Amino acid sequence: MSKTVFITGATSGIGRATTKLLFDQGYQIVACGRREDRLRELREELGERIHTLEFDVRNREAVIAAVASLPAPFNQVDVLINNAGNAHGLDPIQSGNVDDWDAMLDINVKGLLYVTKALLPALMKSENPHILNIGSTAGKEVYPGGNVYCASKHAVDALNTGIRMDLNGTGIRVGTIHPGLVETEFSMVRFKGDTARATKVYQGYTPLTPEDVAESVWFALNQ
Ligand code: NDP
Ligand code: 8X3
Repeated sequence: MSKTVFITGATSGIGRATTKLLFDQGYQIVACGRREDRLRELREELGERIHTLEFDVRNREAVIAAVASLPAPFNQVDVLINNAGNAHGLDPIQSGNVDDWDAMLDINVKGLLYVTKALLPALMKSENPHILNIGSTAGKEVYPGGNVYCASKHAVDALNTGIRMDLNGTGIRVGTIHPGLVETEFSMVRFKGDTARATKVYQGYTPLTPEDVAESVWFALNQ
């Protein structure tokens, strides 16, 4: 039987590219996100080996209910990819928007915790379980205006280490990919749909592609 991967943030960017690559490699996929139209597109494109779940990772009850709703064989999850996340704003702390801070900490940090906790019982039953977190170079460094986003990604890095220590001996492998700049919908979300500002982020750079990160995920899963 093929392995099942549960991936958050599958409706866009790194998550969508990873979903497609792992599907092509034979995995069964549980693809998650809030945008049902994007999830439907994935179902139509990929077919029977995919199951989709629409929920907001900030909503603890919704996370638990979504995981509990999984039908066999999708409920036997072998790989969890904690990818859902975004930056909201790039303001210095003195003019920062508190709603943006809440969004980044609730999604990038608490959402990762909720999803991980909900899936641990299934992962414990897997023969070759793996948790892979999508961190960032922003979880290793800090840049002007990056304050809370960078703090959230530093938290992902710390949680990765802590979770790995705690699960040592259970057989669950735990790791993080820390990408640099990747051209996705990330900057459109960060700048709240300001296309000119979002496009400018990638000028003068050759950013990574979502497919580059998907390849790194594939590499990590196979070590
Ligand atoms: P995108 O904006 O393209 O994708 C973000 C994904 O996260 C979407 O699928 C979105 O789905 C999902 N998501 C966001 N908020 C929620 C929520 N509240 N509940 C459920 N799902 C949510 O960005 P990327 O692909 O670039 O980002 C993916 C990950 O990669 C993030 O963790 C980001 O921090 C990290 N990263 C990105 C880099 C970059 O330069 N782009 C570099 C390093 C790391 P939906 O809106 O449908 O809910
Ligand atoms: C996303 C990369 O540099 O925009 O984590 O923070 S960056």
